[in-house]
Amino acid sequence: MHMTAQEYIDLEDRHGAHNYHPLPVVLSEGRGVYLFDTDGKQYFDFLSAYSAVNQGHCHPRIVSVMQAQTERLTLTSRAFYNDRLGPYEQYLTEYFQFDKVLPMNTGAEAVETAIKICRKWGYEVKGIPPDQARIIVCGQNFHGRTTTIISFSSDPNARGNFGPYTPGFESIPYGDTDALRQQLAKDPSTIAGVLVEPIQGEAGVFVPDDNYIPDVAQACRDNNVLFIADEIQTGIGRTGALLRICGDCSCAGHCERQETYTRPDVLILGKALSGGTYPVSAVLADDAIMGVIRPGQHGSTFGGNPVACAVAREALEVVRDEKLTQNARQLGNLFRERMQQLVDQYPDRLKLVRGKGLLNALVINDSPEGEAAWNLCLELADRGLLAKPTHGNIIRFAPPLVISEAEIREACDIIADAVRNMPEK
Ligand code: IF1
Repeated sequence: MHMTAQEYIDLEDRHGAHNYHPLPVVLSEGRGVYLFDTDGKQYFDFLSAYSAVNQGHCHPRIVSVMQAQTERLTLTSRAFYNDRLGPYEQYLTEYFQFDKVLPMNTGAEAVETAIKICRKWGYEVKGIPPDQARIIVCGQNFHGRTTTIISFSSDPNARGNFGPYTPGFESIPYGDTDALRQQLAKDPSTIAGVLVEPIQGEAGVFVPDDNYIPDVAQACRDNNVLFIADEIQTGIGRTGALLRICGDCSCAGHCERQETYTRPDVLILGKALSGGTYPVSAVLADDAIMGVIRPGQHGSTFGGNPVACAVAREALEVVRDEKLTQNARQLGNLFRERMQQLVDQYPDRLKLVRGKGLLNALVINDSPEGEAAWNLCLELADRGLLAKPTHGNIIRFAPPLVISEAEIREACDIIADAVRNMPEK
């Protein structure tokens, strides 16, 4: 039975909780940088499921590994060993240069895991008195949706009426090393860690100064505090480096240009670790930190399952084999150049473009409460490009990293055409 797009939308409206406000397109197929709706209309995907689909939709290598694994063995739980987990853990820890990994499923779970490891390290290694451990976070952060994580969100929508909130978090302004140093100086003996996004996505792709992340890491070292990097959105090639904390290098500490690489004490990965197929997340740390977790103290039914392991390993191999990091860096520069020309041409409509690699935002000359970004996204969808506003005046542009130069030029032409047709100010 064929249903219309409106009928699918109505079904979600009637039977699903209203926790999202999607653009009115109903997608049924994806391939590489393209999505197709139920009427067969083709779109450039400039959201990439919030950077989970860096390798492109339905990547043949990832899909084929996933199919083969689902026919062989899907789930054992961690009550037994499986023949995919060990080799995957070896591969992942070598890829990112950490002693150990703790496998989970979603990003929020990995952040929760990092928080638990950090607190336990605080008590058992640093010697913080019982129940006194604090973790420093940043204003405008986004780390997920669990009760504890929203407890330290500054977004009224994310936290309103979900209390009582988990204590033990202190917020400082993002991108401000002096504020961090001051907070650390107050009572460093009870601070266990600092949790940071190397670029803030939800805040509107806010890129801090180049020296911010190295400075945060140094401030943490100086105070015997763990530096925890949430690279769930920025990691795995998205920003033109394997990890954003690599700075302008892309080797995650493998190459001779290590001076730009800031190694966190705890690294959190998710999203594109799955190649957009199946939830996979991970927390990486060295033995001195990960060693605080012993049998029975943390886990997950699905974490480390054979399908997740097979998929994640292939997803990482694809990033390396197809040089997606380098592609993101080059085409990101091209994209921002083209957008800057638009900003210069239409200063009445556009304020600025910012970002790193293929994680970029276009800021529209309108109030954050306005409708301009939403309306422009509707115009873009009409013209065959899907993107999502963050706030009323910011559009995030983050295509799969497999996009080609010709495709990104075509996408820029679509954006230019939509901007040309925006109502004049
Ligand atoms: C949604 C934003 C992006 C994340 C970082 C942890 C998580 C996320 C840095 C949690 C998740 C998402 C989830 C998505 C919207 C989205 C998002 F707009 F909210 F901020 F990507 F920019 N750390 N980000 O960005 O990972 O548990 O979702 O797997 O619909 O809520 P998760």
